[in-house]
Amino acid sequence: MTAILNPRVLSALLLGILVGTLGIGLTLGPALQAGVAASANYQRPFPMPHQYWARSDEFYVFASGGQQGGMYVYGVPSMKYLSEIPIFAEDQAWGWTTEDEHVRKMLTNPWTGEVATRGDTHHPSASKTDAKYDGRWVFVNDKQFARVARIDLDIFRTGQILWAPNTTGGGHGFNVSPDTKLAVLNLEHEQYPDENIRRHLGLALDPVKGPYAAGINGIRIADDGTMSNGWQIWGPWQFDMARIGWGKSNGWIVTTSYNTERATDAVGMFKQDHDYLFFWNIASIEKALAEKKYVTSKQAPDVPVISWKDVEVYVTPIPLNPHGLDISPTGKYVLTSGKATTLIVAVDFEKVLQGIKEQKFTGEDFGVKVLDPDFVRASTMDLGMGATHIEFDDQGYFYVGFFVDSDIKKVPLGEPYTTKHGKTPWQVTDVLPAHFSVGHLAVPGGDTAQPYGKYVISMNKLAKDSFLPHGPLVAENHELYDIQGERALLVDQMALGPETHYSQILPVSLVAPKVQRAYTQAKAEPGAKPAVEYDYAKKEVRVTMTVVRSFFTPGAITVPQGWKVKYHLISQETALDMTHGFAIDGYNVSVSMDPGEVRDVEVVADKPGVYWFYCNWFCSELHMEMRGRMIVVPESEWPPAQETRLAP
Ligand code: CUK
Ligand code: CUA
Ligand code: CA
Repeated sequence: MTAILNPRVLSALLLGILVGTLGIGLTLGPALQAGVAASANYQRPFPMPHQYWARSDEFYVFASGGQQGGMYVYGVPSMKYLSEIPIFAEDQAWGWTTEDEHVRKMLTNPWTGEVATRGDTHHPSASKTDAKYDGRWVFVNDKQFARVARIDLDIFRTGQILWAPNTTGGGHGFNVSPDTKLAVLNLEHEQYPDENIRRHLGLALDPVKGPYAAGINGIRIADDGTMSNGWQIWGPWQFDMARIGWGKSNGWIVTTSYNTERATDAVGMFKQDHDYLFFWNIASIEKALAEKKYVTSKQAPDVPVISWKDVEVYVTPIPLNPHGLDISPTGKYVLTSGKATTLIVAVDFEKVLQGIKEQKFTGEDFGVKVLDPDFVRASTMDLGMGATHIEFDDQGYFYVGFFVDSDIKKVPLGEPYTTKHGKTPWQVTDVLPAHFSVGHLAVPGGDTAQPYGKYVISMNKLAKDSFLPHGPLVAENHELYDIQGERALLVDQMALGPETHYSQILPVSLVAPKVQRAYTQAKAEPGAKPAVEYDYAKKEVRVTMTVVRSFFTPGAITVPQGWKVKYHLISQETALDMTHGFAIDGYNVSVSMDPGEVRDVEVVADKPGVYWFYCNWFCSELHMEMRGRMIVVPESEWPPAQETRLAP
């Protein structure tokens, strides 16, 4: 194995990664200044005509928000921030709070009933048809609770959240198939699973000392976008990144594992000089299901759990803890990068298939055949320090980000792309300086069979002193490079909240025509009338309230103390951009209602007195007058005569 190790694998680098103290130069690269100065394409008219930005942007960026728990949306090339899509974490400004019954349901663990309002979004993956973006949905995972969400692109809102069973969390690598029928979510964090699963795997696991086991979740996606838990495969290792192949790699799932050591601490996870890239045959998974080679757990009796021994799977060694995992546009090359090595490996999928057929194996690990790295690799490149992720353009190049070198390298791919670029493949042709420390990078369509090219966005982990000082917690820096010429130009930078991992960049033409300007929910209840209903058996008041400039109707309700109040709020607005809010003084309630939106809000009226509810979105000259009262009467003083009665 040492033959594939590079002498530049420095123990200092390894230490730097483990301790996280690598120093980074703080000077602004000359290329940055030159890039900005030379960007004649980016001169903007002044004064700006109406709709200038709406008409000039070519792409939408959907950037995961990491510990922000949702996604950011902005336009390219303007780098104008447009929206946040709240998903796994509550966000009152963007209308995602758990007093809304629909939001709370989505955030409730279906097995334990716990509501989880924290999250860590990592890998957005857009819906595709024939391995090309189709603009229907963007899916994204939550690492912390191992959940997956579907974002509906007509309203830029979360339509469904699916929880993965049999795990405490740690669902990291995530990818949607080229036909949007399957998604995979990898368990990065090892588990001590349910006893049925343990027995089925037959591995020696220890709940305290380890080792543990982990797996891959297969999520089925119906034609209307509804996700369901289809299957799990468990094995002795954790799984990190995931891609579902197309073209030359069609029918296969590829994943990486960086802890094939099965260690429980960082030092142990770097003990071997290599880890694995896995190839899973999808047809063999369906065969195992058909032959009923699975067990189920107590928690999820409807989700089949398959052993890695019962499916067709192969591995090939990848140096020192792979991080990036990306597939070239024809599906031919699988590129991976090790975190503590300068090497980037390009595996040729045609060689993988040939190697399987011709049995080019060097051994076995836990019964899994190990494909000869010398046979399946198209290239092993020595490109720089701290490689992160990889993306592809439309000209036959790949771009790879470096955390430690703080740049992106542009490299031509091998056959069949050489006719496109005419370069010697696998050698750096351009270096794009970043400010600072690249995580993921993204090209429009750069993870599909149809990259649009034109731009690279570098999602940097550090901004350092790029922007005005704003305290010890520093914004992220998204950098836009124009890649249409021979040399890339850095043309813009944007400060953005923490912390983008990956992005999907979709053409405006696929998304904008479908975007709704009002919800259809209110229209679905055309006859809805304001009403107040007292339910003495349930100790519940049910209020149907219409909301339109500048009134809440009914404008006052009386409720007995301690009762539950259920507000069914219907915005009857149809005007673009006319959002109202519903906040109650002294109660932990704040929801927004966009035009046509319906909200179901529950409050326990546990404090007596007069509480004003009011609109907290400035909506008209009568905005401040847009308020009403919830009058909470101690139950001992409650005669039914106090009931709110509305004129018929
Ligand atoms: S991981 Cu964050 S930069 Cu979740 Cu794709 Cu590499
Ligand atoms: Cu409605 Cu302010
Ligand atoms: Ca390792």
